[in-house]
Amino acid sequence: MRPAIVGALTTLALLSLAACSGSSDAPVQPPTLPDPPSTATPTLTRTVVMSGLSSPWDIAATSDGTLFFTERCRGLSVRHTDGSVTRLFGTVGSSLVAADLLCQGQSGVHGIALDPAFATNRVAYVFMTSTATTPRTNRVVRLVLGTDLRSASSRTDIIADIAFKNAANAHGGAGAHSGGRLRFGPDGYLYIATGDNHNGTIPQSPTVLGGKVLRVTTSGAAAPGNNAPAGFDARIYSYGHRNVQGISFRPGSGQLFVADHGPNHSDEVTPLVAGGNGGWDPQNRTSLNCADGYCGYAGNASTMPMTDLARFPNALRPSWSNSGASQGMGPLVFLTGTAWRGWNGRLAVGLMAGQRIDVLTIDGTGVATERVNAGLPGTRYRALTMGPDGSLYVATDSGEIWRVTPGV
Ligand SMILES: [Ca+2]
Repeated sequence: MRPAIVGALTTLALLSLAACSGSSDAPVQPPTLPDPPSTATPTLTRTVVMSGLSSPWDIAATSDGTLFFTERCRGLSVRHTDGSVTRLFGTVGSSLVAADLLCQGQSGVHGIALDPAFATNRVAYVFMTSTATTPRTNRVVRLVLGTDLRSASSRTDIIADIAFKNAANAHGGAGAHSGGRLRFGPDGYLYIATGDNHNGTIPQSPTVLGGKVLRVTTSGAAAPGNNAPAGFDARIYSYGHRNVQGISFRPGSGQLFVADHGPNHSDEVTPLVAGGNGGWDPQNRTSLNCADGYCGYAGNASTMPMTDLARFPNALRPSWSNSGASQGMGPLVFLTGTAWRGWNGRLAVGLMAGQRIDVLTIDGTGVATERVNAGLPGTRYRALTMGPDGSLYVATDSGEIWRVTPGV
């Protein structure tokens, strides 16, 4: 604030001087203006916080440096500030065992989100695959943690009917394309990413909770304002997605941007609006001769597009289509804080097969205008989240969690 105030006062003083001096020929110095926003690239310091983890999938950090993390086939754990680790929820050995937890194919324990009032209520939410029903489903589970964060209890399954791929088909084994990222929005509602299960009809289905982004209360009820079309499940915020892996809210506008993991020709980053259709519809394309009714790996970007504007002229337009290659788009997060210098407000996108983090500049209309490689080591990037300390936390498929801190 200080430079801006000084600049404003200087400007006022010069205007006053000019007014008093009338037609004087005395040169007037240009006003001192505040420094423009930094365009410099930050210098990144990378610290390996944890290693040897089993398929870490998501991370949540609190202001004192406590780190919550999920491992796909184990459950939810916490790394305390003293470096010790407690297994909170999941397989045997956890404080609270989930006997119904299923780890199969790509699925298992995925996203973690902390309640907006976590500092006082210690409530956490986890996305997991469950055998509790037939057919099996993906669920969002609410947990209450002990005051010392060394126990979990009071499990409540706030959503129990997210679609799960129960059997193998021509496109791969059970458990594929479950989505699974969880994040609270600035509106206080919980957003849940789901996937298409290698099923042709699910993404455009008005009732099946797959290939969707859901928006719900902390009890799992439909949030007001979802604007789902008539006949749709009221928990649906957007539909027509393939396998949403990343969720982040743009600073300022609060608009939700998602990363949708594509087939062999493209991935997409897309800004969403309530009731929007992402335009993914892998069904009924007879010319492609789709096995098991799923065209999601058939054709190309023209015949089986990630956003089909021929079928859905009003579909949500992507910010960026990573066209021409299958690079396994996963997590994304907006970088926030002045320490990020010229990257403050830009969108970091993790690629798994691509083994990099790209940093996108997004213009006022939501379109990506520049993409640069963040310059971090090549690895499969599974989770990205901003910590309250302004650092970026990263989980990799190689079993590590990093803290990436920006500086000059
Ligand atoms: Ca799309």
